[in-house]
Amino acid sequence: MIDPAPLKIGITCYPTVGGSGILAAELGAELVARGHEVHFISYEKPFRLPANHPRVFFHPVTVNTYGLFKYPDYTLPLSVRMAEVARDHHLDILHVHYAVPHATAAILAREMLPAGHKLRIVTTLHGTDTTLLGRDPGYGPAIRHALERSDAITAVSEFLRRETINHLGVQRPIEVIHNFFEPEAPTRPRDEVRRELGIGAEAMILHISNLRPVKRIDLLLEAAARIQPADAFKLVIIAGESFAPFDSDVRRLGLEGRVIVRERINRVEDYLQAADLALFSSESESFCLGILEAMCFGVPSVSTAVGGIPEVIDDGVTGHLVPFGDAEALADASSRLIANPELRKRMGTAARARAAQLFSADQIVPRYLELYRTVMDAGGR
Ligand code: GMT
Repeated sequence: MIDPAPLKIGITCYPTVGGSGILAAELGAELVARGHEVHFISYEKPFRLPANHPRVFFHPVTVNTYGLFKYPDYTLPLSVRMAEVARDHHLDILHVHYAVPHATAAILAREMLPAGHKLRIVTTLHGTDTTLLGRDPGYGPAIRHALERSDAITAVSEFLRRETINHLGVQRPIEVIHNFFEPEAPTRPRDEVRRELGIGAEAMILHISNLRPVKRIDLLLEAAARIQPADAFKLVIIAGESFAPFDSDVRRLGLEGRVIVRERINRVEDYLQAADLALFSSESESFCLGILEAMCFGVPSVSTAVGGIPEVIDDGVTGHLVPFGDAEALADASSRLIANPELRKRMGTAARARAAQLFSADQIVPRYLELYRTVMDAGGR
């Protein structure tokens, strides 16, 4: 398992609750476990950063405010820190997650390095860096520039690879490396977690996300209000951000007592193991890590068929896909799964097998390592 030729790898990501930061932190942990040295460079310690490991380092980026600046600038201090860390720790690879502004800062950092230090830059696109910011005329050209000058580009789904080519006209190859998830063991028994949530014989429907507008929580609640029979389920929302903005929707839809919210949970595994099915109503999603997290615990999902989600859910086998915006279809598919524990079990087993076969660390981490070695062998830019 330990790599005989360890690499020194810098990782930059958004440290907050969000799929790209979670993936980057998990990748760092897996690289360290394989004998590599990992340096995280960001404004805060990433959420889920491996703790107290001799080969994991965190280098904070300090942003000062100056009277002349109307808007604080993060890109330049980040690039300076990246260059310092690369130089002082002799980094081989700088792997940036989410292009804006990380890829641009990395390109600038490489320019600051002494001649002869070949730092290879790998940029992983996660979603809205292409689908939202890529379409913004204030960002698109800078993203395209940073991608063209990265040593390698990856995207977390085939959907995102196509979107990046279509919207940004990137000419370089983009390798699809799907996300992975390696769950930790739950800290509490399933029954205890269900008791804490007030769930008895009902089915537990789980939704896990950062509640951003693309997650369409309005649609999720509309669907929950149509699920039949109404007393056969509870919807547990594991929220990365405050749920307060949606409280009035819960009241308006008569869902009080049926929607249970837990905010900013560190050990999601406790709740994942307790679920019977998962529900997602996103309008755009390059992958949807929440679906994979549920799959790892044998939980089938009902979801809108958007973006890269059809690459994650095998429709009719590991879950159900319905057209975006159709609250009735989300509710119908959920109602059918609630009424049929046998079907849930069969789909859950298939979901767990698919997660292990396609989206485990053992499948995915070697792909990144192979890419690092390829760009190093290619000599860098
Ligand atoms: O791109 C974003 O909106 C942010 C990003 C995040 O940090 O949460 O989410 C994206 O990356 C995740 C990890 O690769 C994917 O699972 C999400 O589907 C993706 N979000 C979108 O495409 C909206």
